[in-house]
Amino acid sequence: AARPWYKPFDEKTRSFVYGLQPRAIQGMLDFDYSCGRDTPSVAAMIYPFGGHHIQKFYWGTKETLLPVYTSVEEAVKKHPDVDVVVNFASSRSVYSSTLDIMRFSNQIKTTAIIAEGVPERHAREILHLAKDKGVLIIGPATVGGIKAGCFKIGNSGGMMDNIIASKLYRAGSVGYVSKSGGMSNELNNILSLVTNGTYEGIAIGGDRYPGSTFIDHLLRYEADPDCKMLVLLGEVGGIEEYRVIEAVKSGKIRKPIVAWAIGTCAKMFTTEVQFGHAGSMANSQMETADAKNVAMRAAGIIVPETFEDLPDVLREAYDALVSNGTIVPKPEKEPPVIPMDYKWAQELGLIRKPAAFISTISDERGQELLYAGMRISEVFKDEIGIGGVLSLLWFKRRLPPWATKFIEMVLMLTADHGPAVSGAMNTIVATRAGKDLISSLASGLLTIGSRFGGALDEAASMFSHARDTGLTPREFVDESRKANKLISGIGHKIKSVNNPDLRVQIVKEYVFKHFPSHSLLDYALAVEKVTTAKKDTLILNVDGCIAVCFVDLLRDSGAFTPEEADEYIKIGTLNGLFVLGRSIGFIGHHLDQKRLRAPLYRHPADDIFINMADVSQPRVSVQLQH
Ligand code: Q5B
Repeated sequence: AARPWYKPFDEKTRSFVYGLQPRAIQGMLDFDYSCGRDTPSVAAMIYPFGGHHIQKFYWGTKETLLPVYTSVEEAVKKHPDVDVVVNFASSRSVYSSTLDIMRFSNQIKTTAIIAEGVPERHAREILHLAKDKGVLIIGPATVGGIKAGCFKIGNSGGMMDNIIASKLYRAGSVGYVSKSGGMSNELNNILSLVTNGTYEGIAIGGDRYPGSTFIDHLLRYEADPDCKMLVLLGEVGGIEEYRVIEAVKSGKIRKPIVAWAIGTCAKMFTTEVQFGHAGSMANSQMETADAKNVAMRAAGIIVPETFEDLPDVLREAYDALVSNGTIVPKPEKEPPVIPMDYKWAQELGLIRKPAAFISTISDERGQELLYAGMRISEVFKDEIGIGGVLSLLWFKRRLPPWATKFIEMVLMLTADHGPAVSGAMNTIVATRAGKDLISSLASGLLTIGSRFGGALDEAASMFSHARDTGLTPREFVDESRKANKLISGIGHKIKSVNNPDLRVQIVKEYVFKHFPSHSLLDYALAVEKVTTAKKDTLILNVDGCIAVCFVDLLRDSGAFTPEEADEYIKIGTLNGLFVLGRSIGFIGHHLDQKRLRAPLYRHPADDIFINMADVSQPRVSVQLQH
């Protein structure tokens, strides 16, 4: 059944929230739950961007889903029980969205406009259209309002602890109207202490042209038999308080009304004072707070001497209503306990939980991104280069320039080795099959392993183990052969003693010149002498050379303990160098093929020896028995 005109909200009110405001909605739902409502007061959200979807909220200890519609029309059609919209649209879009909402004035009877900075021309147009259509507008520039025990507009009433402390989860007897949301919270608090609490409170907003004014709401409270006492918290500026005075004088308002106009301190300033709200400035003597307080008192409204006396006069007025039987205080009911949000409880230091992840290399939570504790601005100021960044993120320390230069050199000379190597081939074939950059790159990277490009870690461990256990280079080669094991880091498909790999030359030259020691490189070169004597392709290859040099760096740079050096070898750091460097080349091959519009590749069948006979398994012929 439709609610009477003076009751825009009750415990069954359902609303749409226009805009994505999950925090405000959660606040509304927590309030509903504390009131003991059966259904959430928010039926859906309306958000024109991002398409239809659903969002999850808490409903007490459980969870509930709310749909997000892209148009008011659809939302209205789907939820005929909704008659309130809380419009969080920004000042730029609030005008058009409110006009859109008012197209459905046969269903949507109340709209709260939260945005600040709505142009006055737009506010006036909304106001007039709403009057024509019989729609109640609360705002703009307001937190909204609250109907205790029934419905909360957006963020009104503050956080749940405030709402519980002010007993807003159940109806009191006092209806108030104010301009400011902050002062509304103050009133909720005062009323809960000196009366049986708030019945309904509306903050009309601080603009010059609010969609509804003090008198609109006070007349509703006057007509509402459940509201027993009225409070008006006015302020300097405007003449709306005089309309209330008229209503009291003419007998339209008969219920006891307590009022105060804020801003009496304005007289202490030598110039005109503009308080926080757009409308809070006196343009004439009658708009001053003092003049309003005097006029209200003269009309029979209960006006305290100062704002500090407000609680006392409220208590007196309330006690009188209890004494004459107008208000019969009800026994208090305990509100249901609303579970505290995890984040909030954590902020208050009430709970702790072990973290699921530990991370020790970077931190983006503060003002500036940190790499291993170094500010990103310092990274550039100190020009530490990509070698320096890698040493921060991989080794959590700054390495000396000769070491970071070496890292950069490794990345540069492993960046590519032509289109014919396994990884580049895979990348090219994947690209030509129409795959995207990441898939093609991944396809290339997946070929990196013990034979191609991924021999660094094992080379490091084999060479260091051989040297550390005192094997001579020949003993090492012989033992490997006996164990039927290829030496990682030795051998190349095309490079040989007679066709040396210049990349290896460059690395060796640099290391001989700049490293404090190169003992493992020396050992590996001695091993190479043995292997190349057997076959000239069994050179110390690029993987092997980088690997042994990096072991020399880890062990002898002074930047790592021996345990750290061993650990970095064990956990796969060195292959990371090839992976990182070669990614540059693989991406290059992908882009190259794209640029060339290379078509799908199909390998010629005559290049594949196809033999269906399975030579390893003798064919078994099964004789059927009759
Ligand atoms: N023999 C690299 O093989 C290759 C031996 C060995 C003792 C060995 C092979 C190997 C270890 C893994 C390794 C990194 C598969 C290579 C790279 C990056 C790249 C690539 C590019 C780039 C080559 C012939 C004879 C046989 C074998 C013996 C072979 N390797 N003995 N230790 N390590 N190396 N990978 O040429 O008596 O005749 O039976 O697995 O370090 O990937 O550019 O292409 O930048 O992209 O096919 O540089 O050496 O030789 O297998 O026919 O062997 O030498 O036992 O002896 P091949 P095979 P035998 S760098």
